Amino acid sequence: MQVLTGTTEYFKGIGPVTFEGLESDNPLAFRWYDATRVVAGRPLKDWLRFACSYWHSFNGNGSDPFGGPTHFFAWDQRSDVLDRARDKMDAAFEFFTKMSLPFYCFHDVDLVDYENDVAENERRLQAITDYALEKQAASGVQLLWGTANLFSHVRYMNGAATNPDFNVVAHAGAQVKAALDATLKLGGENYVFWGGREGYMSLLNTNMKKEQEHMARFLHMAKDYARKQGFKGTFFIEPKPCEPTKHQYDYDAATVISFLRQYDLLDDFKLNIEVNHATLAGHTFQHELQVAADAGLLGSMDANRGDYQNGWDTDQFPNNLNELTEAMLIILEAGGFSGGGINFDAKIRRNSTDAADLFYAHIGGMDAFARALIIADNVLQRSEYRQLRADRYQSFADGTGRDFEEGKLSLEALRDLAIQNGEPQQISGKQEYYENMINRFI
Ligand code: XLS
Ligand code: NI
Ligand code: NI
Repeated sequence: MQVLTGTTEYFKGIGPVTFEGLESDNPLAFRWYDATRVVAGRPLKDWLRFACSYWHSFNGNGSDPFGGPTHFFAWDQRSDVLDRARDKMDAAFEFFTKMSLPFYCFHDVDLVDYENDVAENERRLQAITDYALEKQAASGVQLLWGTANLFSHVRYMNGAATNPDFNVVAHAGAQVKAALDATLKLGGENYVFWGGREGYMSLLNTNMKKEQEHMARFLHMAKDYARKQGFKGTFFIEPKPCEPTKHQYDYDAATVISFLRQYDLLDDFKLNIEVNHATLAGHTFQHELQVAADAGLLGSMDANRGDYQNGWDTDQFPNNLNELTEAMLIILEAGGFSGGGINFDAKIRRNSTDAADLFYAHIGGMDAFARALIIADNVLQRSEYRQLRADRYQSFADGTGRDFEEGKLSLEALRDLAIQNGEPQQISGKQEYYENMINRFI
């Protein structure tokens, strides 16, 4: 990929990052991510479809509830709002191209600052997306998905589409319309809804049924508008159980799937599964992926990791090979994502303040996923994993087990078969054996 710099080079002395293989000890090179290497019939770049999150990498300034910014950006200096936005976009595309990242993702307000004026915000978004169109054309970098930030502005403190005040719902609509227009204009493959404040802080003041009906109505309106404008991509809902609200309506994959079914949205919406959201919901990442895949709704993923000691969304860069291998087993068996990819919804730490840290973070994440995919493919091709799992259900392959699956048996028949067959033999679940198979290929 051709490195694209603007008038200023922001990451001087770094990149382009290339694949150097296992012999390399260059910390600014890939050791596993060889984009063209074919695994399970497809090049790694087609399985993985990596994307950079604009918000964490170019807006997140390291501040936390106990202290202000620690990341000071050379692209965030000029006083004119669009000059500043274009500088930031120059830095972003320099980074994407130095890293060979094929995709990016954004919220409307990541690209350009908004103020309290709907028409002015639309004008700003149009101007900065004109610039993004040029940058995309010059680099070949594509938009994986766009979204609207419906959680930061003060007006959304009681929710956006689920706000009890209709006037706030209207503002959310205005913002989503503009973000959909921007996504469409940039050829975005998908559009994401993460319901950051679509939930409640207390049930005492909340009409949950009404709020959820409003959310469904809003999603239908957004979908109808985008389709009318010619959007062919997929809408993703990103489940998360809490934070910032105490309870979010898009709690986990199973909850979202039943919501989509109840409100007749299954034809247009799929799921964007985030690692740290899965663990906040008390699930493993793998569980959430499997629930989505089993429903045919595995759209995309937000890659990061939490911290076992912390109960919030720490959004660290992924590095856990065992966890990622289990995830890639599910993705390989599902045949890949439907339209989505792997978006690094992850941020470098508050005290990671070297320009190179952003590179190390993404290199580590990309290498970890590439390696996990290769390991998972080895497990599937070279171990007894598939066979063992199939054998475990052998009793349903023919005879009365098969009759059961096909609905040919009654409850009375089960009783008679229980007597006829006698007490079942113990059959081991072999959990440790399965766990060792993964480690065997790491
Ligand atoms: C926050 C979410 C957010 C979405 C996009 O926890 O992960 O970053 O991915 O709005
Ligand atoms: Ni996310
Ligand atoms: Ni998150």
